[in-house]
Amino acid sequence: MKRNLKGSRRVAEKDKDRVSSRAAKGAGMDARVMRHLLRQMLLIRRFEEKAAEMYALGKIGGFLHLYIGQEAVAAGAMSAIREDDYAISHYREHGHCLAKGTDPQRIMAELFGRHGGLSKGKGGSMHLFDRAHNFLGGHAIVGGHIPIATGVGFAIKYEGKDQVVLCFFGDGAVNQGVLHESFNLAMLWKLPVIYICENNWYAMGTPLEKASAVQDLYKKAAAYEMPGEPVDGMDVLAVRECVGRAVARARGESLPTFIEARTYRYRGHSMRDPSAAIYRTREEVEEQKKRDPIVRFQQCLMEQGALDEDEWRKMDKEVTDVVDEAVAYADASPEPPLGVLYEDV
Ligand SMILES: Cc1ncc(C[n+]2csc(CCOP(=O)(O)OP(=O)(O)O)c2C)c(N)n1
Ligand SMILES: [Mg+2]
Repeated sequence: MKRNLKGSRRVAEKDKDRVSSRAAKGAGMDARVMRHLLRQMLLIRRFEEKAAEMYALGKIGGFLHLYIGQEAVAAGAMSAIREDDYAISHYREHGHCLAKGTDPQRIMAELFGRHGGLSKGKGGSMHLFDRAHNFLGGHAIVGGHIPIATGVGFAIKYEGKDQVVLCFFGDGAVNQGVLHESFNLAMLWKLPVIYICENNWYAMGTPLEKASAVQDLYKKAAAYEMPGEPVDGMDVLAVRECVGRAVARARGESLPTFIEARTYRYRGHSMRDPSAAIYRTREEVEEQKKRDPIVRFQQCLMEQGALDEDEWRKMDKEVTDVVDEAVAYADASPEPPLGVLYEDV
């Protein structure tokens, strides 16, 4: 059944003003940070567009879940943590891995299933893992990594360290039992874990309103007396600020937070679901694209004088070159040799 997003989820004209005023504030603070955030989002977007192209050419096999539309969440959240903090994600994780600082070449090679990939070509799109950058995967079971994040939070506290964990998952994971078990323990033991639900309103083809008795997902934190906040996940500065508050709480008070980042995916659930029109209307998708996190932020930075046309073109060219080099690296990387088939398992 086709449907439309209602009420607060619709495009609000005032959204742009909100981004604009944040950008103004931000630009006054540090234009370099603003340009960094824009570049991160653009890198994720161009990387994903190229991955879709490579999938169509048959260079990438298996599953491929694109993050296009949701870039502000990964870019904003990662900008609020330190390099030695941890991040863990579900299977729509290319953006998180890129934003955590992983080399795009190693990620593309993994998507290609090549030996030079992050998981030596044996994991593929859903199993990116980068120990050097404290990126703990890439997990295919919906909600399966939420207790792992909670355990990492426990380990940090047990060892007396001051790192935090960012745990990303979708709206489809919120009613999984493990999320509730994790929330209970994280609050009981006061663990430095920031749970970030990227609410893109659909779990495959199932709309949130058909799957969840509670529509304001952040409110679920209240059952555990855990701090919970909604945030506009199409506004990179809003995400950065919201995650920043949670990080301060985690490091300073050793408390978890549940953030509901309201966002939207433009593409199908995976490359095998190109027919978005089955469970949502094309009009809905087009309407949501008007809130595009990259376009709006870029325009706002230009209005604020933090970016000019030349810099924007240069940034896009640089990022496109990085992605092209990633493809060249992946293409040149060999298939995993047969002898390593049973290694690392
Ligand atoms: C436990 C479990 N049940 C079902 C699936 C099949 N499945 C894969 S993705 C998905 C939808 C999850 O949607 P959501 O959590 O909203 O994340 P999104 O894809 O929107 O990013 C489902 C049901 C699975 N991988 N794991
Ligand atoms: Mg979803």
